[in-house]
Amino acid sequence: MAGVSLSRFLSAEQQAGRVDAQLRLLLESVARATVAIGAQVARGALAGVLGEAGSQNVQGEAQKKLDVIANDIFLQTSEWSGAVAAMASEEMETVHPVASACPHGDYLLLFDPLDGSSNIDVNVSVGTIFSVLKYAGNGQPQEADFLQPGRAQRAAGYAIYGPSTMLVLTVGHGVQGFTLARETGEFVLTHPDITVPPTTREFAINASNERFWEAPVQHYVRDLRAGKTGPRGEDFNMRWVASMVADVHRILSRGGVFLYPMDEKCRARGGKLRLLYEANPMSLLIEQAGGAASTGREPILDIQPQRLHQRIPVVLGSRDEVHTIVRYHEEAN
Ligand code: P6P
Repeated sequence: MAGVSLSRFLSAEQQAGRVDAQLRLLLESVARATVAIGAQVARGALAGVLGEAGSQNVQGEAQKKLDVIANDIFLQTSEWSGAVAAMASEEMETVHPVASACPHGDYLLLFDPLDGSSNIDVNVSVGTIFSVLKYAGNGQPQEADFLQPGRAQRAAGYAIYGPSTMLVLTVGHGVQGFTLARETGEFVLTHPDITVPPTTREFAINASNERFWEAPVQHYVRDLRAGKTGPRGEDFNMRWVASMVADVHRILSRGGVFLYPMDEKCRARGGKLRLLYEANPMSLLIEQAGGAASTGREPILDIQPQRLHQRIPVVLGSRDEVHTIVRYHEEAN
């Protein structure tokens, strides 16, 4: 199937009964939104859209102009897809029902329209993360309709705006990677059936937080840093882009483990990363690629969300390494 367009891939998935017509429409509209967002990101300073928007999001974080632009692009593109009943975003405090003038569909779309936006002004790769849930209710979706465990996701994925723009997605049958052919605006299947190597010698964590981590994570990272002469008997490499999309894409591409663990700075908020539109979609991708995703104590995809913008500790990537980290937590107990 390598070399086929996203449209043809989704048509084949529909013929195989793995997506229905509405989900196909929705994923096509998400792809169009990422092309438009990527075009804005690629223009950088020339678009006059770098820097702060002068507003704060629901997280209390200063919004970048591109955060707001990307959010609007997602809303406008997906609202008319005919597949969506409501949307939720890192940039919006409450659920966004599809306008009455728009055709309503059976799905709920959640997204972080521009993840890693603090990297925008220094020209480092950023991305868009999305998650799709089924809406089983009638009438206007409420926040409670979005509070589904990650395992219930019907589709999930991300776009990464790097040297090339890629769309990586799953509809529950493996992980497929598409590269944007800028000359045609089409996404082309370049990385079919992505799998994460089960073992790794590379970890990603913001090491400046070490003194705030819980003991099992301090112990785990200390052992990695001890290298060949330490308990692991191997040397490890560290990477930290500070764009989850970029770090996860590297892990899907060559293996590794990503940690944004609980720390004393973010404990009161439940963690750093958001469950519904960061941890859950990335965890589904990683599991579908043969990896594992945990809070350090339980699988992320099994968690019953309590709030729309709930945060959570995240450990995901190469299966054996994630299991090792879980063991450090179990032994600490
Ligand atoms: P820190 C970006 O703001 C983000 O939400 C993730 O994309 C990224 O992994 C993390 O935060 C970076 O956090 O504390 O290293 O800036």
